[in-house]
Amino acid sequence: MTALPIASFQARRAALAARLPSSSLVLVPAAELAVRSRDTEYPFRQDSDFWYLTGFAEPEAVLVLIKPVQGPVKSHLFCLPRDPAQEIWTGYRLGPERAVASLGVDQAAPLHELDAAMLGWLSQVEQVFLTLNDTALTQRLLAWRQQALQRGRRNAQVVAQLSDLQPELAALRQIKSEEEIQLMRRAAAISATGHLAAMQACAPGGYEYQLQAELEYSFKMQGAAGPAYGSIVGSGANACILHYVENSAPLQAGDLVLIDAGAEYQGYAGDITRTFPVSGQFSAPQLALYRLVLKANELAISLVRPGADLEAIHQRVIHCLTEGLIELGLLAGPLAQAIEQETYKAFYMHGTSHWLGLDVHDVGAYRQQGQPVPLQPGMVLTIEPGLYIAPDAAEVEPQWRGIGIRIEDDVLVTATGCEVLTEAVPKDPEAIEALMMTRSKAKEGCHQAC
Ligand SMILES: [Mn+2]
Repeated sequence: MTALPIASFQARRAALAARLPSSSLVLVPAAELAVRSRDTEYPFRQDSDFWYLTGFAEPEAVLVLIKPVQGPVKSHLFCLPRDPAQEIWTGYRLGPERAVASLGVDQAAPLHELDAAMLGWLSQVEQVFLTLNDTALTQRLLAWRQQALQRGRRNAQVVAQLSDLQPELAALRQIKSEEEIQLMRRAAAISATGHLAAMQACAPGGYEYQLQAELEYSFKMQGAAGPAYGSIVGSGANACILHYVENSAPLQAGDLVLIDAGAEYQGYAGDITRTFPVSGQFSAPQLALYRLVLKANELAISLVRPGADLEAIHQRVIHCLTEGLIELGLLAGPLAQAIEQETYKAFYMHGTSHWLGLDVHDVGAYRQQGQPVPLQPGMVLTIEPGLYIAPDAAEVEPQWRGIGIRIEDDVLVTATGCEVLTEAVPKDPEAIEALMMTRSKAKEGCHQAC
């Protein structure tokens, strides 16, 4: 269940309706259970839009908002009816009888009544807003519309038009309310504690999956639902694979390990990357590249404020990294030419930022009317520069090969600048080495005792 009061969800529904024309209907279904293996399913995770508008955690439910030409907006929830015999197997259901009081919707009905209700509404409203990317839902709506037409209640010209809900809902979700910010601070804090646990558990002889276990144990112990996305624990050259999730290799002395992982708390994602030495001490080439990535991370964070934009920040990061790569002899100069010809992309091939919220790659436009979207207070984004020198990068000296580094923080745009939500986990190399000094002794002691 949600930690927020029902008034928060009522306010979100009202804010959405206020953006839409009158004589419109909004249709938002819950997520569906996904089969994992024969008759067992993956743990259920609610659809972010549905969760944002209802705080209701069950599958097999649909929210309908109706904004008439005159009169108040009405919210209708369709959900599974109570069924004690079935609930023994599949779990507790809220049921329509209790949904009005629990969720603050105007009306609730069993899910099987949705078809008939939609047929009626489709002949009363001019526009239906839904996620057009959801092809199954769109097909279902077209079928309802066809049926409504055949019933002859209205002619073809005036049956409801379909419009995409996503831009409207994304614009709302992109600006976090104070209570959402509180939840995101918590998601970030839980994520940071997990990273600290993994750093302190790291030692040569362990395995990547053991660090994953430390992280995810810590997330759960702190009340998170679990990881917000597949945890990435890549040691050595595995750090150069951006979406490495095998996490199966042994941790070797002398290697770095890159961990990109975050907890999901009340639906909100944390998203942190830290890179640190398996044996607790950076080698000289590792440290040189690490300091460069850290410089880019700190530069980018210093630029986050209202009115700035992610494209300009990304360009400054590219400038910083490319300049450093030339100084280290990994790229040929001059700087302007390396940037122009994008030779840095051999080592820095991804973006610097994405929006963060209920989805780890959250909704929200990056450009509008051909321009990058200016940052506003309440937006939350990541800053995650990196450098990845492939193990077979023949054009660089051998000392650099197989080093992958990313340093990622979660950043809230405030009225005057920004707040780094993930500061609790160190990124300064001296602080990392100091933390790992205390760990080595504890770990050795444990090994002897075991
Ligand atoms: Mn990220």
